[in-house]
Amino acid sequence: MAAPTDISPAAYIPLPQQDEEITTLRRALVAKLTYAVGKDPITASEHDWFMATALTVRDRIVDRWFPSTRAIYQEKRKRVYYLSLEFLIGRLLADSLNNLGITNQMRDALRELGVSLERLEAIEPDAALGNGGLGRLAACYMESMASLAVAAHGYGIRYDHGLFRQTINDGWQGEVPENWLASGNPWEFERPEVLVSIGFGGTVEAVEQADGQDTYAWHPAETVEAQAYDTPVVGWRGRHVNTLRLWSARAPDPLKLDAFNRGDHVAALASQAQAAMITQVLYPSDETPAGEELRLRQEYFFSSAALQDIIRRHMRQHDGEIRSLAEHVAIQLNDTHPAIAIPELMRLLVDVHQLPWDEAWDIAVATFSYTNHTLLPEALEHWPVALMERLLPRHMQIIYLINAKHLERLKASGRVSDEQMGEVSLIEESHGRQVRMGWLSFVGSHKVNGVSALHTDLMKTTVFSAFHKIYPDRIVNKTNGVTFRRWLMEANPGLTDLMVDVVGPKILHDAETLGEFAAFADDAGVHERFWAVRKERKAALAALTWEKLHIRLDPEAMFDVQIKRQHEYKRQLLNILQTIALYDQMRAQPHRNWTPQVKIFAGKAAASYHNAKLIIKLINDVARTVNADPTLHGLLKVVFLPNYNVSLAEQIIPASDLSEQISTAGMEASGTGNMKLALNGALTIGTLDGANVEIKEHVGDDNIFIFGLTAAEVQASRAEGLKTAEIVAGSPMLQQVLDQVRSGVFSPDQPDLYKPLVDGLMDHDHFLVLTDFDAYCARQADVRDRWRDKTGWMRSAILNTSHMGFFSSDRAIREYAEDIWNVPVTKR
Ligand code: 26V
Repeated sequence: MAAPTDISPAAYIPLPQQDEEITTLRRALVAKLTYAVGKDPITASEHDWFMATALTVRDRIVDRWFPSTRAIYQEKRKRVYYLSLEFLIGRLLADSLNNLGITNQMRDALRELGVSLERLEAIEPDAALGNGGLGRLAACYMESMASLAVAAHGYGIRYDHGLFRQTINDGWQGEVPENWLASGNPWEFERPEVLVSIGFGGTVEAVEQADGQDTYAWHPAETVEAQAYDTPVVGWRGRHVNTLRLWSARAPDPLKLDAFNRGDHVAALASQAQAAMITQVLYPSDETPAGEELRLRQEYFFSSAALQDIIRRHMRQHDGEIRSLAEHVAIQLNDTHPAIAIPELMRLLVDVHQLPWDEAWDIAVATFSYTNHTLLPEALEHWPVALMERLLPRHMQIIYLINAKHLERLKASGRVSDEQMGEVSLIEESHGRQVRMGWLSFVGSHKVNGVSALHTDLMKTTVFSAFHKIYPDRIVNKTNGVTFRRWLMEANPGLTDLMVDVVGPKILHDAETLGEFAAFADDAGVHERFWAVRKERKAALAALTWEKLHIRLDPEAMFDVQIKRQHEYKRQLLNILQTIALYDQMRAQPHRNWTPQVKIFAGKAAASYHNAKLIIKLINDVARTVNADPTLHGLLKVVFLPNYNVSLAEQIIPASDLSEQISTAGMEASGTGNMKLALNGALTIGTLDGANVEIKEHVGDDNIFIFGLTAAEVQASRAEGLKTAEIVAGSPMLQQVLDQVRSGVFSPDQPDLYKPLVDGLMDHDHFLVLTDFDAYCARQADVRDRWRDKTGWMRSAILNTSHMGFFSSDRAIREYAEDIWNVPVTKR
């Protein structure tokens, strides 16, 4: 094997003159610091340097932005619009430098100025405008669309406050507002001139036309202005730059001067406060069924702003011809959150542009497509008809009309019985009349997709089965993907360098070529370097754990990680119960040759999700007990790392040996953390759920640890009714663990604290924790045995990385482009 050379990704861009580039960058940095930040290098703080650096990088992105935009305009290319209430972007400095290919030059330029690039990267706030998987997927897709030169715009909300910061006090989660904009956002351009009016409430007027037909005019009672903020999204090697346009709410008339002059200062500013409320905070969407009016306002606010903007751009570019909209525009609805865009487009086409209804409907269906991200019934959006009538009266009328035509068509087809009509109606009549946003999204889209093969099958057979029968070609699968630029190259430069060394720089450009790394699965030299890279990342995570929690970790131990939102269906509880069982076994047989293991947890629970928060407390209580037990000699450690976010994920993932993907089968639509972990060489222990099924197919049965009931078995076992007492009686280990938790072994100050948790398991065990417990423990034992065979483990780890090419978001975006949007992408 060749000796390691200078192989960091940035070294592969043929830049004319490295020295010249460094000098140019250094001069640009000083100029930015001086004239844009207004600071003298002598007194500049680290944050000042961060701003100067980001602004310098942004200039380079802008240089490529305008040619990209001009080319799309001139070629009249079809555009993709990705509408999402969430974009979980994370930090952008390292990402932008990497994509531009100037990481090393920037590091050197800063060093010459006495500044550390790594420290600047670490102080960038993490833009958390999303909750979890759905929001992060939107961010990965924005990056891939830019890298593949798909002409795309993201549309969303510029929340003043993104997802809360999680604190852990005495094991309990606390929530603190996150103020990511407090010190300014260097990546965005404020567009005070891009304003769109958004109406709410009011009345609808029917106006009779000369031909006797009525047209409708909506007179909103209230208007709010949407102001645009644009963030350029740079693709790989800066070849293409797209725009993420986020909207912020303003009052059209922020200061009522007459009220102010009367001395009523509160009233004078009230309209601004009221309007601004709409974009103040991100809804923790997996908290409560989103029944709040403010959430509906957010959804309509950004959907309407996006559509008005899209139509304005289309009309300007295509000679004012609204009829050609679907030829030039594809709109992807990221879950049902922007589904109100469907009646909004109908309103704009019919009421404003005066198109006949049927023609408008054909345009709408040809324009929209919808991605479903969860089948959990409690997560499917419904809006009360009464609320819709009050807030969006014209849209409610349009929904009624869409529904009438939809039901009429079904009746005429003779394929749906009268009883079935109620099930497929867009209006749910039994729970106080609600609009079913999933059904609306389905009928208003030409394609509807699931996010893994299993999830798509379940869409067809469960939630959307009636619709699938009527429209058998509409549901398609688009298995999720993640951007390898962020999740491999930036998060794990050591592993990237190693693969570039042995396979060549092509792996940087084409994820599929990762497969060639498999040829080195038995290469002793590669093993040695692979292990060294992992060990270095694990030592870094151990240092972080020491710094944050004062817990010492041994980088030689197996790092077993479960990092994701805290939710009962994801079964962190199963993991911690198994941890207790292992703890018991270790204490019972202290002289056995145990595998040193670290259980790492991280993830936020929704603020009002009581059980999820109680499970976090249990994890922390078990951690305290286990970590303080001297009889274990440090063989088992448990840590809960607070405030999981994109940047923490980037630190944990390359240091992970074992990836926990243990959701109740059928409940995790796809998962994307599973992909990031396997890509970085972690082996998966998991159920046959979501994308785990496809990961298994790609990495091979020998390189993954599968256990537990399948989705079909889960359905059958639920139908049969669980016999929890029998299950527990059949497993002495489980019995012992439950007794310990129930009796307060881990919560001596509050012995009854976990009683409700155990009683809940015994009573219904909706997520089948008890059913899968023994199988999970057995698989964990297999994992420990496999870890002892270092060579075998490494072979499996290398094969995991090698076979993850399919899970690149570039592949996913190519599929969307071909099968759904009908737009060209750059060849590999
Ligand atoms: C929402 C809600 C709302 C009400 C209470 C329960 C509940 C539970 C889950 C959710 C999830 C909302 C959608 C979401 O984030 N889905 C995730 O999307 C990812 C990207 O497709 C996918 O990988 C995850 O499996 C899926 O959970």
